[in-house]
Amino acid sequence: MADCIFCKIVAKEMNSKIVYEDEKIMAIEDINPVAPVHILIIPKKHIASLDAVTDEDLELMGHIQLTASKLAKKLGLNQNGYRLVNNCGSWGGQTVFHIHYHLLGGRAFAWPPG
Ligand code: DGP
Repeated sequence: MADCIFCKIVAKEMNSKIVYEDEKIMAIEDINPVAPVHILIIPKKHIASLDAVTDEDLELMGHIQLTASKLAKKLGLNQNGYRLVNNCGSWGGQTVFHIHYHLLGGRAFAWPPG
């Protein structure tokens, strides 16, 4: 999608710190980290938000979650726990409208979110 920041990152037209990549997804360091580990897991396919996911994306969505778990283990986040977050829509706090999951770790997180 022409004006999508994450499509540009996926196409490597914009720089990012890539921590994982395969044919379907990319994981990058967040430009504005809110935790010692803050990784964004992004599908290469442009999907605007969780609200736009369809049955066709079932395998992709599972792949994102499984990759988050594998990355968390690789980074040792599973020892104390971590958080995987999707912000959907404006009230959900979404600012980039290309679906992504935040993998957050390295500190304890509060609940409920603000
Ligand atoms: P959200 O609010 O859930 O839509 O999160 C968007 C995240 O994307 C936010 O934590 C900051 C991050 N972000 C925005 N632009 C860029 C960028 O150009 N590069 C990287 N690495 N992260 C970005």
